[in-house]
Amino acid sequence: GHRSVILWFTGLSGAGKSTLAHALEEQLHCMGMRTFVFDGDNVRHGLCSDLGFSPADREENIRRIGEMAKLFIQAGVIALTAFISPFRSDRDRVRALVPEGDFIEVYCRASLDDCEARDVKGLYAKARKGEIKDFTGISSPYEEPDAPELIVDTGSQPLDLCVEQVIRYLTDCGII
Ligand code: GGZ
Repeated sequence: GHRSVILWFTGLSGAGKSTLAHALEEQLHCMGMRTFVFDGDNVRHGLCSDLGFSPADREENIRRIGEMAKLFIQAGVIALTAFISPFRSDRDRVRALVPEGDFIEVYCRASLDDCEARDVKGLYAKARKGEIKDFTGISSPYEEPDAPELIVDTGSQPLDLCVEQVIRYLTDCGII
């Protein structure tokens, strides 16, 4: 068996949050656990399709995702969420929604330089040209976590090591 928790991945666009969440999910499945990954692909196009990237819209985006994740852990599922969630206050509000210890904040740490150099989707280039406004790291802030449960150097560490690091944490805490 396992405890149901929210694994909350936070970090810049292109830091590798979604990639890490999906790789972890695969590993957790192999270990017989029930999981669900929330990311921009399945949330921003549906549940939150009315929201943009202003601070108020991001706050509402994170609030809805937090409430959803809470329902999933009540259903016995490990919820993995991969959103920039740039504001400390928004993340802390989700933390306060669930029982102590059930919110595991995972800071996917990658420098802006690294994310911008890769620029997989070309969004940083557009943001620099002013074609996308309120872009995190360029024209909108990212507030680093003060005391995340985990810091994973997704910018410099290979994916399999990042996965291992999270699995080890969950094992050490007796969650899995
Ligand atoms: C940041 C933006 C923006 C702006 C579109 N700022 O790399 P991606 O493409 O796939 O991930 C980014 C995603 C961020 O959505 P989130 O729901 O994670 O943001 S938040 O938690 O702040 O609500 C990026 C794309 O959407 N994108 N415009 N202005 N990212």
